Amino acid sequence: MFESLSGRLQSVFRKIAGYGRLSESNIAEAVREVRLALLEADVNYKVVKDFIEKVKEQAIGQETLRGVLPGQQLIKIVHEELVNLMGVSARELDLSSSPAVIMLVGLQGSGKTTTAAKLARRIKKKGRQPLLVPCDTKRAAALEQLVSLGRQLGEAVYEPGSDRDAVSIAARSVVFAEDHSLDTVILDTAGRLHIDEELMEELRAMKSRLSPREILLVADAMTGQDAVNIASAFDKALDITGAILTKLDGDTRGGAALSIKAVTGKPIKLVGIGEKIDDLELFHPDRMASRILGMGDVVTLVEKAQEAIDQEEAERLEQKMRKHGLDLEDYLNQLHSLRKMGSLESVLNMMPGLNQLKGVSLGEKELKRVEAMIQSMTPGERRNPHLLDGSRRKRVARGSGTSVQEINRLLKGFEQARKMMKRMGKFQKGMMKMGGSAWQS
Ligand SMILES: Nc1nc2c(ncn2[C@@H]2O[C@H](COP(=O)(O)OP(=O)(O)OP(=O)(O)O)[C@@H](O)[C@H]2O)c(=O)[nH]1
Ligand SMILES: [Mg+2]
Repeated sequence: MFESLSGRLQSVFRKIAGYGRLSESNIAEAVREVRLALLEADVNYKVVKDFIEKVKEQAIGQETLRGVLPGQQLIKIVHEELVNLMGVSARELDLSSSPAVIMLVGLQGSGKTTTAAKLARRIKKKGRQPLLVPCDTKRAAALEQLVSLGRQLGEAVYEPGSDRDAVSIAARSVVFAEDHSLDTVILDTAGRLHIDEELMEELRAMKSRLSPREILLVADAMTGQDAVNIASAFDKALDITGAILTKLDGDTRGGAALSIKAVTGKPIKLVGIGEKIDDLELFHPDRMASRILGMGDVVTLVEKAQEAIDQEEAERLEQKMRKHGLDLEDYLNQLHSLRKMGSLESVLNMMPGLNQLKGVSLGEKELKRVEAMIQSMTPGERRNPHLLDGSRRKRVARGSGTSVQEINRLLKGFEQARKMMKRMGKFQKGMMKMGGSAWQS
């Protein structure tokens, strides 16, 4: 899997890892090599261009961490961007309705039927009851293939009888599933050699009739450059919810895996890694990036160094907060570094007070909103949130595309943290006066 890409990148980075200094010219050289390696792996050229831009931007702007060689830090940057490129974190299927309908779409031979069977098996293991539905009415063999796979597995397969209309087969299979207490309907649709308007029309009709929870593009990882066009065509027609990449066990150069998410914005959710029924796995962008890049130990090393710096920063901030009280400016700065680092929880845990901010839940989406709110305040308001009276709050809400209620919630949570910091400060002073040891957090 991805051997040649992996091999090339690793040889670039083995050289760089040892560099004690990175000059602009050797950054440029490394970046050029990475670019070539990606292009050779069939990664879409626009995706490569964006990727390289991001790496460069970070490599040039970043200060070197203590205990880490600059070359190692560059490797970490590339690793991080590879993870981002492929979608950050693993995504399970959404099966939150009953019956949950999963529609598998894709070109001929991409692996839909095989994947349908694998999926049934996987879902069964999670305690659900799948129904396999052959919606490929063009080829008689298609039905037989699914029936025989289903029989081998002991999974239920819907028998369409003489019905030749894919949409009506799909619709009737859902009724069948309801009647037989089957909670997951897996639609195996017909494939074509090329993107075909007639097929798309059929799939669109199926979508609007059944409102599937998941519309998954089954894409052959060996397709190379073309995978991107296929994925965007299916996405435009059907607004897919994700992709399943098959044949990753083969001699794929990796381009599809690295481009689909970037081009469609839709995650790769599962990967097929063999012809056997259990060869279907959740796709983990971080593990995949590590596999491609190797260098696992370097990445860990840099992460550790980063954590140490963050700890120092957290302690410095804590000092400041105790002395002057918390201000929104600090909060915003902290948010920025959180966003850069990706990992919220570890830092929140290190920040006294912040982990207890009630009413401010800090998912990625909320974080963006909080950031927007604080950015819409004037510097004076950030330093002194008391200035924010009703009309100012309205202005901030308008400016940040949020509501006054949300601003209120942010400020309330904030006030709590501030009070807590003050109490901690007093407590500490009291202890010192009494000759006790300094308060330990
Ligand atoms: N090595 C490998 N082979 C796979 C994988 N997934 C599917 N295949 C093989 O790919 C071939 C085509 O698979 P099908 O499931 O029939 O593909 P399809 O998309 O249903 O094809 P049509 O119905 O003709 O459109 C079969 O020989 C499968 O065994 C995989 O993850 N790894
Ligand atoms: Mg098929």
